[in-house]
Amino acid sequence: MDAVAADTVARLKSVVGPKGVVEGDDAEPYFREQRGLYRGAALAVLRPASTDEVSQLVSICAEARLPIYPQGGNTGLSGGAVAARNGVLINLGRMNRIRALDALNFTITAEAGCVLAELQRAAEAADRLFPLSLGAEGSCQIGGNLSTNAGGINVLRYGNARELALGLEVVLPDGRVWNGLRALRKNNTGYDLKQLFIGAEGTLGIITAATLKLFPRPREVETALVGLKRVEDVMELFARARAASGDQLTGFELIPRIGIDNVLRHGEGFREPLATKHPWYALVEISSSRDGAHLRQALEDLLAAAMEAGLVQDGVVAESEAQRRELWRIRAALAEQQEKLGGSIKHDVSVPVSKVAEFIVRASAAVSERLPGIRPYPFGHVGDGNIHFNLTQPAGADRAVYLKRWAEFNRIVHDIVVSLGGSISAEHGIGLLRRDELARYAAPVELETMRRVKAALDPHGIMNPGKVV
Ligand code: FAD
Ligand code: 2HG
Ligand code: ZN
Repeated sequence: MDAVAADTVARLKSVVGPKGVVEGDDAEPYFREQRGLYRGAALAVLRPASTDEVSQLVSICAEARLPIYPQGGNTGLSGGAVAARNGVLINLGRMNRIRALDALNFTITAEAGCVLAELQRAAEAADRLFPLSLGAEGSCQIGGNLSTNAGGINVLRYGNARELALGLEVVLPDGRVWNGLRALRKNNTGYDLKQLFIGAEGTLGIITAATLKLFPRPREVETALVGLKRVEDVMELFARARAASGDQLTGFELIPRIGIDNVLRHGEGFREPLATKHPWYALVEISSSRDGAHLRQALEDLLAAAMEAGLVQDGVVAESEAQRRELWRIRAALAEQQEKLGGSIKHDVSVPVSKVAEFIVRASAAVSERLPGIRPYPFGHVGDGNIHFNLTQPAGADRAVYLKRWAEFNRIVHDIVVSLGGSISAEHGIGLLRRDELARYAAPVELETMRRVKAALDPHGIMNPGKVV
């Protein structure tokens, strides 16, 4: 570190005090990246305790032109929160207060470092629902969720993080604070600035707090796991479920047989979920905030009709909350356990819901033609058209050699996605992992407009440099 940088870092440390500085081995977790694809580093790891401290830190960095790497729970899957040794990592974890909950207005205002599960609990304690839900909810933070525009398992009914945000408080790249914490459903006063920061992955400013929508708490929830022969049948079942239950359909997730086999083999305490094995499974959940909505009958009728039509082969409707949790545990384990099968090349894609089956069939054939024995492991939020089209290495292949072919398989899969009118990142974001892919697939006018927005807000390019654009 040169003398100027050392002086700047000393000033930054004095802003947050000893409680806000992480050093030595304690800094390790902040540099680790979920998938082990990158390794972070930084001149300092700083954990501010207030918006004012964040503002002071950013002002000092702006003056010194020192890069800033914002970080929440560090659960992101695209390398967006990876810091580099030329700058400082600002982690929001200490800013974890719920500032206000207005049950009558169905809103909650929380600081960026509030862990998602804590936010859900605060809503529940007020007999409300905060519906954003994902596998990492025990450690990801609402600031990170908004910065990645996180999706998860309830998007079908409640939308993704963007749709849940009413207002934001943001520290801009020059250190000024924009207080846009409005708790309004209707507000047409010029450009909707908050939208710029949602999904920006920390490249336009640091989100320090948010006002979010709450919903009535569900009183009835019914969940089924069904087995099907073809992925086309899964999507036909989705269409029937949606038409029959309207906006009561809360979740619709795809599970492939390879995922069940993997979870049974490598997970702990799982049992074969249905009497016989099936190539595909759908996890279907409907819910209502009304007691006496007779959802169980509705779900059973839907499945009986689908069985009669030959769409569904077998199924189980959860008899208890414990059984419901068990079904969702299988779904969550799909993601956690996939590395046990060896190297996995990731794709977080979306296509129109009507093209999901075609995508899976075409992309599976294309990658198998390129590498016989490759094991497609497609799962996820197909009710939103979002498929985690991950590709497990052939059994016995060399992991490192296989992973070197990451870009080659991305190209095959993303070309098919784009030909179907889809997106190369449905919910995990661009970060470092997909930056070159974005540059390849985005229209020149789209990229140029993004770069202009970046330059307008962050003219010195200090905010999470090297990410997204
Ligand atoms: P981080 O990983 O710390 O950061 C993510 C990005 O946001 C980075 O670019 C960072 O610079 C920026 N950032 C973080 N906080 C701020 C802030 N306050 N201001 C400005 N920028 C900031 N994602 C889904 O969408 N759906 C899923 O279903 C899902 N399931 C997952 C399951 C598992 C097991 C895991 C490990 C991850 C999963 N994810 C999922 C990915 C991840 O959890 C989400 O992307 C989450 O929103 C990231 O939040 P975070 O607080 O960990 O952010
Ligand atoms: C999920 O839906 C997550 O479980 C993780 O988004 C997906 O591992 C993945 O690719
Ligand atoms: Zn997902």
